[in-house]
Amino acid sequence: MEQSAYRIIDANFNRAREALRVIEDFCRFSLNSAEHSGRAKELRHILCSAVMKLGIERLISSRDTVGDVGVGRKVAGQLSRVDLLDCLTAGSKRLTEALRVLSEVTQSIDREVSEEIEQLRYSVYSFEKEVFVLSRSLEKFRGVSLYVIITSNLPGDILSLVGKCATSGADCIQLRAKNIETDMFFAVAKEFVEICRSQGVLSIINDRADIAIASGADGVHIGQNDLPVEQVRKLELSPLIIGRSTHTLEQLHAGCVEAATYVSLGPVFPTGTKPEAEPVGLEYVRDGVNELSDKAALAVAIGGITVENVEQVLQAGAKRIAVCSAVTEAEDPRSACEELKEKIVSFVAD
Ligand code: TZP
Ligand code: MG
Repeated sequence: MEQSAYRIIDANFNRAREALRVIEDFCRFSLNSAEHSGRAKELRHILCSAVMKLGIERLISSRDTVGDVGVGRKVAGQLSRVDLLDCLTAGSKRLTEALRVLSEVTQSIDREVSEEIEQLRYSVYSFEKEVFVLSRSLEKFRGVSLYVIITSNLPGDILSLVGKCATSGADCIQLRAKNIETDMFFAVAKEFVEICRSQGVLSIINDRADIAIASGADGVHIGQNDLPVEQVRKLELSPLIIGRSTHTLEQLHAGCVEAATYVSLGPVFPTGTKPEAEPVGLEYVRDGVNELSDKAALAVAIGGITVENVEQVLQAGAKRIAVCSAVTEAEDPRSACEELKEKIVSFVAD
């Protein structure tokens, strides 16, 4: 009987450890996050040190792969992986299943080990959620190169501009309405989301997570004085793109720890759209992009960017450019979008 218990423990320890490797490699090579791959590694160490307390020699001696009646057995219609995120989900499920078996079977052998494994199982549930939600939001945002912000409180102007930008190269549009009643903001947001969706363009609401969620937008952009990312993540109904404004490396680090999808770096140049904000210059774009090289969050350069100076910003390392007045105050917003998009795409392709 005890030999069978050790056999089950050995098999599930291997299963759990292998699943943790899949998760760790996902965090390392797909999420590109040193922090998350470090945490997956830590989980693997917790698992190993708990199981090792049972004695590695005892465990390995119980193994009998040749005599295992389950080897190579497949179920009809067995699910196969369609992408990397699917591998992460399958790995996480396999891991929690294996941990559940380990915690139950070790109960009669070593209660302390069983409890450590049970704790680990709950840590994995939270970790899986964090990595999944962040990855989904990154997956949507990764392809963005031109991000247009529409700052207006006039519904007619907003919706006409959204239509023009959505069909002229904007990959993502933000609705930024600062002096508008909530009911009106919500009504415009619903139409805004509809237009964006019909054109395959991402929709982001500025400041208001409640309106973003209620209108079904793809995301929300929050400033330093808005709700923390962590709180917005508690409200979301499906993985939201969450952007955070940053003006310093300290704020950028905080945004990454909070699991923002992207951080904006700016204002790069002085801008009439936000006259009170001190420009951070191209140096912050360079430093910010560099800091993000081992982090999941993506960078968006913002502030005073125009068709004339966009190449300097791209040269500083930005791959995603946010503009407001360069498009919304242009005589022809459509051609402003097209020109900006063309410059970004041809720079990135070089
Ligand atoms: N955040 C930092 S700069 C800025 C915001 C919202 C304004 C961007 O507008 P513009 O007109 O492209 O400079
Ligand atoms: Mg704000």
